[in-house]
Amino acid sequence: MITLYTHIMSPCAQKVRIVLAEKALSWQAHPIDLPNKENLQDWYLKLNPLGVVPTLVHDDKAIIESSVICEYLEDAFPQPPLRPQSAYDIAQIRLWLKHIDIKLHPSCGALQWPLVMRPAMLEKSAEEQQRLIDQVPEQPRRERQRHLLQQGLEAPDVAGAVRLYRATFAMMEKTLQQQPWLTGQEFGLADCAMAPYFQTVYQFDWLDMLAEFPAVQDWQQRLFKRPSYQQAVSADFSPELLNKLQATGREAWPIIERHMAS
Ligand SMILES: N[C@@H](CCC(=O)N[C@@H](CS)C(=O)NCC(=O)O)C(=O)O
Repeated sequence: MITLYTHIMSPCAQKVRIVLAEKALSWQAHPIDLPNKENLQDWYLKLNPLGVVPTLVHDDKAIIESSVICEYLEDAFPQPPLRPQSAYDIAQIRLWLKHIDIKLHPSCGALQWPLVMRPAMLEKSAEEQQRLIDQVPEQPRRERQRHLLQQGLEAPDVAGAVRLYRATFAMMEKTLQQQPWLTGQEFGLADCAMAPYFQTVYQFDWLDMLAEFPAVQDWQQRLFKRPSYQQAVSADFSPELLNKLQATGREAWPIIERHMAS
């Protein structure tokens, strides 16, 4: 009944997988080969015209956009609830989702793309690289990928992304000094949506970025112990994959640290 078009390292797909796990729903995974741009093939663009994962298909209907998918799952499968009742609290969740969609997610792309997607792109001919990037439907994403392909971690997008991550940690710290989860006493949709951006930091062994944010560190440790997180995210990272990513991340850390100071 539920199929998720996904990629193990996609934060947007990870957040949906956490919601599916919190609600103990059964679903089928259809992995999409992002490094080889399967997401731009015609059959996939028919499901998701933006050419991105995730796409959820439920009862033969496709739903796109990860935050929309998470709220759809909450509406279609309300138990256990991940959204509080009061209009004010729901507005707080939506503010976090908006921040994540508009600001944090593109920043995560700027950090992850040069280390994960760029190596596969560099193996292709210059013409093929150009052709694939020209095909990316959304203009800001297309231009970002172009810079990241050319300049890797030295692209200005990366310094901006590091600043945005730190600004997000500061916002979270203020909130989490007052309450255990982002929108109150209970784990909710905002926590599900934020969680994958901490997998990115962890998988590259960059948790030192959290040094000045004790309440955020505590949130991250409680989050990583949740069965939903372990099932939806951690389980996809074999010790071999994690070692490889952490080695790549450690090699990149001096550049990230320099961007943190800039
Ligand atoms: N706004 C979209 C963003 C989805 C997105 O950026 N997906 C990435 C992986 S996390 C992707 O499919 N990238 C493929 C590409 O850029 O070629 C959502 O929330 O679902």
